[in-house]
Amino acid sequence: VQIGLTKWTTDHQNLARHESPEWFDNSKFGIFIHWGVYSVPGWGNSTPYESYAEWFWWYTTHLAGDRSNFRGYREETFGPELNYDDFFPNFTAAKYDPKEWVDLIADAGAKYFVITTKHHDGFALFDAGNTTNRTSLHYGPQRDLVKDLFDAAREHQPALKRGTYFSIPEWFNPSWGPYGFTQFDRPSSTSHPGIIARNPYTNKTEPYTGHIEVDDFITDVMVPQMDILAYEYGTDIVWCDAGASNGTDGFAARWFNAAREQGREVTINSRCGTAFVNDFDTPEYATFATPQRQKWESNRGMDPFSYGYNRATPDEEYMNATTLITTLVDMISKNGNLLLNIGPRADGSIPQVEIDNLREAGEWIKKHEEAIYNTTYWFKQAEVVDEGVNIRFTQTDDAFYILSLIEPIGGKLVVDAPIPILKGDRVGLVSAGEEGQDLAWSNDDGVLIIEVHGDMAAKVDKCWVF
Ligand code: FUL
Repeated sequence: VQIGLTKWTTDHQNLARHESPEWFDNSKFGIFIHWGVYSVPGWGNSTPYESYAEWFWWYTTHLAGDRSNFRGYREETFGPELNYDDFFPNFTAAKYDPKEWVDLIADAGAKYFVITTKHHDGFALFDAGNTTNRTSLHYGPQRDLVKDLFDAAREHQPALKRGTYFSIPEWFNPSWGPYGFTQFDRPSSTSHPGIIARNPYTNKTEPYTGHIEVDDFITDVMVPQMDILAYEYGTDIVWCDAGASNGTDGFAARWFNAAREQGREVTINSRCGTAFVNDFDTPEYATFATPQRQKWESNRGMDPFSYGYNRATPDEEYMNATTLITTLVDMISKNGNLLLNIGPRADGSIPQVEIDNLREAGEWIKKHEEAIYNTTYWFKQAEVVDEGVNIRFTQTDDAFYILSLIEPIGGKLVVDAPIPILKGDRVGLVSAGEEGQDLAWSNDDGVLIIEVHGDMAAKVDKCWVF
């Protein structure tokens, strides 16, 4: 895709030319997985205001006050003595079946996944070599969780693309201190000398189990770990988080060159802390209202307010199949992908409500896949919304898709937009079988009217695709 370049370098103009590959755009839908030691407490007091369950320990050690009762819950449930690292043995992965995970991801209609290889708590789910012993190979399950998932994904037919979420900071790593807190240095946080977690009840410093002393966090821990994920695990997507200025431009240039030599196309997100390393933007629990020229990927949980497993959320509050489809369709009509998160429990089981809703959505996606994958957005218009009308568009080289997010009523679908359809073109309802394939239509004065009788429309659900 990047024509004329001989080599990727850290020159910013050079790096800025890297783009997300076609397979990434064509995939549209990925599954995000937040899994780690934080899945043991697995609790966020489902409120829209700062309740990510994977931040549990941060909330209890670094926020003034007791926002959303995180501290209260910690003391009540675990008592005052317990430190975060005491959870390690309970992160068992006893029911972890990577093949089941991969089957679920594929059944959901997702083409790739991104797993938390290391979150802000610094606990790695992969073999981090001699950079740290704070990993799932040394503690908890004593297993390489990332490798097992990657292997299962490669074996799956067709293979799924594999991505690695990687937190640039380790909040409580004593060696991270000199780099400061960057965006996490919030006005609401108490002081953070050396950024060490302090048990709020005993006022004792919490241990940082598995820590190996290093001279420099970036050159001795961060970059080597990114290299491991890139070259030993062969990740397709480096999904950085919370980066501040650091060595990621050097990493990216080397990785792009190596991948090109292997004939692979890889991609990196916008959160690595170097402005020119940015293949795609990553709005969080958010979206773009209009099509963007640069590819983007929105991420959010099926849980309304959390990525990590959250036992406080009732089943009915999880994103259901219809909302999932509506969200996905809306995003792809604007050049976005959806990276939708699931939060497995500490034993590796996935909440049934997530499984059920994903599989139900996947059935719909498979029936309508021609309008989803390998499509592009319509540059002229993303949506038409009016009373009783809620429409999005996608297109391929030989078809144009109208996706109605509500059931067309009154026997017709009315689209007030300059749809590129000409005399002789065929109009059909994608999933309606024979009778839905040649519908009567007119397209006069920029208004397209498609005849679709009620019985036919009633057989479809979630989204009506023409
Ligand atoms: C944020 C993190 O702080 C959240 O915990 C989550 O991982 C989200 C995807 O990115 O920056």
